[in-house]
Amino acid sequence: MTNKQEIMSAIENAGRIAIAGHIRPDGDCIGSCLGMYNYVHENFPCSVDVYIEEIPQEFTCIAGCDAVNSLYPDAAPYDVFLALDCGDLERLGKAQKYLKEAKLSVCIDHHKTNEGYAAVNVIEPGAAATAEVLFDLMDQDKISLNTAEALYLGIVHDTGVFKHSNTTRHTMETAGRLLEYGVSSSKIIDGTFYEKTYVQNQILGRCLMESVLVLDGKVIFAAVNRKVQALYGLESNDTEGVIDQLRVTKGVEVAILIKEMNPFVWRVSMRSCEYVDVAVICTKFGGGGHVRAAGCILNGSMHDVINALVKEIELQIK
Ligand SMILES: [Mn+2]
Repeated sequence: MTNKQEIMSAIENAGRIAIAGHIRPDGDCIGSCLGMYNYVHENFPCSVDVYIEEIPQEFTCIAGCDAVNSLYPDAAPYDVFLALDCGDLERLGKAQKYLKEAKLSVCIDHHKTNEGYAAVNVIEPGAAATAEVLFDLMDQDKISLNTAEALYLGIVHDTGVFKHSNTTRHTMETAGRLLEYGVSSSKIIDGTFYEKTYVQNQILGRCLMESVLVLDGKVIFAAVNRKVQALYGLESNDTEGVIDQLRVTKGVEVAILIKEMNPFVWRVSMRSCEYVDVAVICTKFGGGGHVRAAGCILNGSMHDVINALVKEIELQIK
């Protein structure tokens, strides 16, 4: 039996299932978890719990949101625990306990840095989104509009609306097949991706204005310190999209956005365009991700952090 067959038959035969994604959930994490939740809930007799940290407002149009538990209470061991779109155990956050106690733990993911921390792992680095992997696992006759919308959301977000280099023919074909279930692409794309709150637009404008070019214009960076976050009352996902706008600056190969979480502790996001492998850099600093999109956490002043990152980029550009 392949891993895929083993997973699907375990789900069909389980009494209790839990699903969880990574901390600070993004569109693919939420789309994958809710897509799987809807699929299991609608087709199989088992009970299914879904654990995700608080869902950002723009994603609450996706069916299954009401079932999400963000409190992570203690629970009896699950028959099957599914970790979706989560590249390493640490990023599972409070859901780690369910994985450790489950009779069968499963990881379905597409992060190339994923080393396979569950009992059964399906990791497809060639897939643009975990939602794309899930579509292939599912029996297509059992997919509802609710499930299709959630999976479509995942693909839309991890491909930056089908424009990142991770988008393949298979990605597009999967999205095309999801449309056949009745998914409204404008509802999902405008409603969850392009629509911004006033504050989100303000911080985008501010980051662009204050951005700095280094390495002959090949690298652009912006920093959001704690003072600025307080000034605008920023929530954790309010800077989403900023890095993508930085990246499309003409001549830029690498974009860096750093956000101060605590004094001298910065959350780093990196994107590259053509040839710099940002996953290598972020992994070196204890993070991870994809070739063109990765992240890590670094300590020091803003200048320390930028200098450390630029030094690594320089090694790859030479
Ligand atoms: Mn993903």
